[in-house]
Amino acid sequence: MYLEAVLRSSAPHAKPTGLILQYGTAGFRTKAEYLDHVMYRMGLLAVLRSKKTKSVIGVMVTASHNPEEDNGVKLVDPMGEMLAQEWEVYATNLANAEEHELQLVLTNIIKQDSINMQQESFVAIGRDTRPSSESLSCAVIDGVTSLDSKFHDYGLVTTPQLHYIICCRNTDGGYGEPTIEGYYQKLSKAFKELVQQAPGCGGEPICLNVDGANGIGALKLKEMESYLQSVLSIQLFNDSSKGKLNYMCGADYVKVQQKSPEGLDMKPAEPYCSFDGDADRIVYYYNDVNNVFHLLDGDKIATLISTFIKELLLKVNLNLKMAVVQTAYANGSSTRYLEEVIKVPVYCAKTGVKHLHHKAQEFDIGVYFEANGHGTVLFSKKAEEQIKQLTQTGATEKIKKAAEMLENVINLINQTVGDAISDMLVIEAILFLKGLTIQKWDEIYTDLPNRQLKVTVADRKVIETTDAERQTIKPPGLQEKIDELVKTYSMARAFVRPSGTEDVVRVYAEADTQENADALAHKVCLAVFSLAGGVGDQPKP
Ligand code: G16
Repeated sequence: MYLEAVLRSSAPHAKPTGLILQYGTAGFRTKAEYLDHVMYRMGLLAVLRSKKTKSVIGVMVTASHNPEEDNGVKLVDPMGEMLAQEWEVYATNLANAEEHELQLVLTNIIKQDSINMQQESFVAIGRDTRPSSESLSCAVIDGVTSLDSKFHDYGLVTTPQLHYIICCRNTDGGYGEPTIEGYYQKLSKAFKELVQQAPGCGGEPICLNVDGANGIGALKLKEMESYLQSVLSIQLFNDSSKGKLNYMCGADYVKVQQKSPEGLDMKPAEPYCSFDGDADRIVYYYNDVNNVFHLLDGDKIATLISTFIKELLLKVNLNLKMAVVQTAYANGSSTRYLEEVIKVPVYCAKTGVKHLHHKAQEFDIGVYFEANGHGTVLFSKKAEEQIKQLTQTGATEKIKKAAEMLENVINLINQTVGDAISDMLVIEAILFLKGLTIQKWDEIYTDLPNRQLKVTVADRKVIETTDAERQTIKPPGLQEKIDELVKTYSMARAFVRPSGTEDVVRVYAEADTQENADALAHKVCLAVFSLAGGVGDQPKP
């Protein structure tokens, strides 16, 4: 019965024959015009997932850091995590089924996962500010309603706000009030309480310049400003009133280009930060007095937060297992600093929040950040309970105060996923409490010069990697060539991997000087171009 309704309403969302898309690093992503059928079908899949888990499931329409013309979809699981990896194959099968195969593919998923179609379901939908997002989210809703499911359209929200709402709804409000208002209240309360513990609190507000990437993060930060008044004063640039989303601005642009975004006139020594297109990433930066640009990326953020938490853990004397999870992109200096100076174990996961998140869940406190600024901190139930107990019965005032700070961090950090707004507030609070300027934070360690480039190849799947993407196993000869090139530079490292969000191969290199990092990255690009089927012009230096 229900399958007939699905097929009927699928007709206006018909799949272009022969179009094949892969579920990538963060869901499906490509040019917006190819995505209508994918959205409809992800609406269907979200209903099945909701029935299976007996929970609210989220669907976020966004292509995050990609250009405005692209779009994409991220599915959110019950506790606010990314869709379980076992279901990614269902997503791919559904997205790629030709119209006449749709019924069979759906039936197979239902059978394979023993889904009870009588079970109630609920899907929460959100979208970013891309021009294509509204109609694509309508396609999601068509998919959801064709299976007769309940839903709520949250409209324009940041990706992490939708993750927060899903977690709140599925914990019956245990994680917070399941509204955007509830999100602002929870975060601003924790931020204010944390900042109030600083000796100098009560004076001038903390000042920060924010590049909103002309996206949803800018809109939501504006909404939140009134909750932070008198404590944090924000100067917002690229606020989406005129410029194009992510164009010459935003966290990805700043991180990859290693320069300031367009649209802001940087004053020496002042702190700046950039969000990405759906506000789940953040990077910081400043110009020194000689107008030299300095970037503080996800690695520096992980270091700042881990140091702060480790110091508090020592004060409260709790024996909790803490670790940091990074990816192959982590700057070698950051890993060394974390392991040798802060003495915290560091693990390397594959690119993609889903991989880092799962690894971080293995610890009492798991700090994870990708170098691109995507990350958060996870606290286990055990850690949260032990900290809470100390806030009530701390042996001394000092212990109680440190436990209260940890509790504020637990409430301030969005534990469901990396969140630019939440991370920004955590960072600002830590800098304020420690009396650190952005320059002092930057001086904690010196990044090894590095360069990230892209190569276009005919089929990026010809590249296969292993060892958390630090080595290639295919095509033959590529790893040997990279090893040979790396040996010719000092303190060098390089790797390549197919992107899961763009149709390119990513190349990363670091070395003792910027010239060497640039030269190595370029030579690795040439190797990829010749051994992995490069298309177009040869990469230029
Ligand atoms: C997404 C993922 C990130 C990943 C990034 C780049 O970010 O959520 O974990 O680092 O893509 O992935 P890739 O190198 O495979 O293209 P976002 O902010 O675009 O959703």
